[in-house]
Amino acid sequence: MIAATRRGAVGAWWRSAVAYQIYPRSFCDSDGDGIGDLRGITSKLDHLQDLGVQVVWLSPVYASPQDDNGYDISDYRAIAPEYGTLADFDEMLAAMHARGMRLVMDLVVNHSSDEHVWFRQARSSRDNPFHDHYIWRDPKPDGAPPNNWEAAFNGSVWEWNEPTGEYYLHMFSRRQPDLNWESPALRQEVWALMRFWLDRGVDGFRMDVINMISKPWEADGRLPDAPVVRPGFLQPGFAMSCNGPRLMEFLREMRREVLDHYDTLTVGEAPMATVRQGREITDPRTGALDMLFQFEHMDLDSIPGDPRGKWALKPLHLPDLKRTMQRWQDALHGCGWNSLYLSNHDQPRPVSRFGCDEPAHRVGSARMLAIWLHAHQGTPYIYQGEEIGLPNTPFASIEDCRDIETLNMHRIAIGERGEDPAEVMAAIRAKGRDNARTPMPWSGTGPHAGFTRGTPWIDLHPHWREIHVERDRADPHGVFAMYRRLIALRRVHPVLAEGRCEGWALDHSRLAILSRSLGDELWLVACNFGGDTETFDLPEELALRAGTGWRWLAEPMALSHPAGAPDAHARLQGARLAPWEGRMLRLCRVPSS
Ligand code: TEU
Repeated sequence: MIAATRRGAVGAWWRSAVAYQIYPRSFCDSDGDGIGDLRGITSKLDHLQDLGVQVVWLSPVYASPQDDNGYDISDYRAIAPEYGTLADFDEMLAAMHARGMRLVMDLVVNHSSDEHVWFRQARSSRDNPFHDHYIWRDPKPDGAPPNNWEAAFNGSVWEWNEPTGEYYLHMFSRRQPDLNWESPALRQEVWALMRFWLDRGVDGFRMDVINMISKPWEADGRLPDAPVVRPGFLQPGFAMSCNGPRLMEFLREMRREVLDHYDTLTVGEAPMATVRQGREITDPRTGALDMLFQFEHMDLDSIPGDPRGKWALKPLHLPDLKRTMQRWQDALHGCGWNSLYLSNHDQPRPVSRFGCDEPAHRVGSARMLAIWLHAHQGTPYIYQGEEIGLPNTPFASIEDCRDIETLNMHRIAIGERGEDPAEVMAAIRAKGRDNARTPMPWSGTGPHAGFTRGTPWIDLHPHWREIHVERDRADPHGVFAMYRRLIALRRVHPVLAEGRCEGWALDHSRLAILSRSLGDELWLVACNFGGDTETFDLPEELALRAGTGWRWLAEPMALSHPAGAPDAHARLQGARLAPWEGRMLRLCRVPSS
């Protein structure tokens, strides 16, 4: 039994760790079928060891018809044949542990696949023992679905099931029926499959849309309609199903039944989560999970309330991003814990979204973004390809895309809502999930940049001959080198794990200034998110913290643009930052005379 009070307390291993997310389909293919696999991952573990990461988060590799690339699981204890076997898995896990790395698996239990035996049984008869593992409702008197919710991948959240004469709920695709967490028997099934992987040596879980497992049932057993924001159409039901009334009860039961018996890292994916929920869920004394993936910083470049959702693009306003990050830093400091991320397999590439992917600035701005993100308090997650500054893909047409969310949106936006195809494709190039899913370009030579000897399931980024791992790793001032430096600094300097993070000049529309303090340690980070040179000064309040008769001397610890005069890098007054430049400085107190 792992004492709850120790969990998450200062000193917990993951508070100074850095994680790396692998999207297995696109990482490395060992057998030439054009799809990445477990042996491919094992063959690339030296790359991760050199980077210095301590944790690998592996997106789903379980048996699945791949309707949503594995987030639709048909057997929670089996490996999908295209990814390999349980023996390949054990070999990969052993190789990770041998390198001092821990493995976090994806736990997808808000829904299963419609091919899972539970669902195949459940849909056959209302008396089937598995029927209650899922969510069924009778139609309205006119035969219509029980409510007006739209699923995340479009269409109603309700699908008709002829054999039992009722609808079943699916918040994502109709092939991802939601599991009924109100059922104690279903919860016991989940605890058992979690123990299966933890007993196999797995070190934790990333929990898919875990804050959607408790639905907002009304007294009469109905799910309420969503407010009408677009008359005549289905209404966004996503938010309605997040943070339901029994969520904490279910998560605490999971903690009690499973997690408290293992030394794990747990991170819950929690769309629509607020800082209050972040604190409640991650508080080491009363919470249940170690950290969350919240999305408030991921929704700042789409028009709030627009029925097109994330596809309704708007320029990012830097103060919004800084304020959002600082709100989570302030809210969880000392009573919870943040994850830190700018991308994952659902988000566009950060250098294109938050930086500048023009050839002149791609590497520099990717290094700046790494400095900025890793300067915050929390556990950083690096998504595959981020460590070489891989940019978004200029998808020419929908034929280039594979993602169910994108394909459905394209069909409905143009086919039903009559939107301009060029605008829709522009939104897909900016926000489509396939941007994150193009294969990893390991080298500049063929076939297919060393990803596969076969035909990739989705095309590589068109610039793979210029942008690839081999070339970036050979550059001492490349993106890989920056992440390696930041991971090494976090391992050595407790201020980066435990220090208070404060934001300065939050209204500035191009500069981001942060400080980290722990005891006598004070670090300053200054980043330019714009294409023009900017000047910054050490904030007055920080200057005063040196004390009377003392002043701060800056020691550069990480520089996105290392060229130029060293003393210029150490300036604290009237310091000039080149376009997209970032600096991490350690401040040392010296007598002011
Ligand atoms: O994503 C949930 C989620 O929040 C995403 O739907 C996200 O909002 C959207 O993709 C942004 O475009 C999780 C998994 O990460 C995702 O890959 C799955 O498709 C989804 O759950 C269903 O399992």
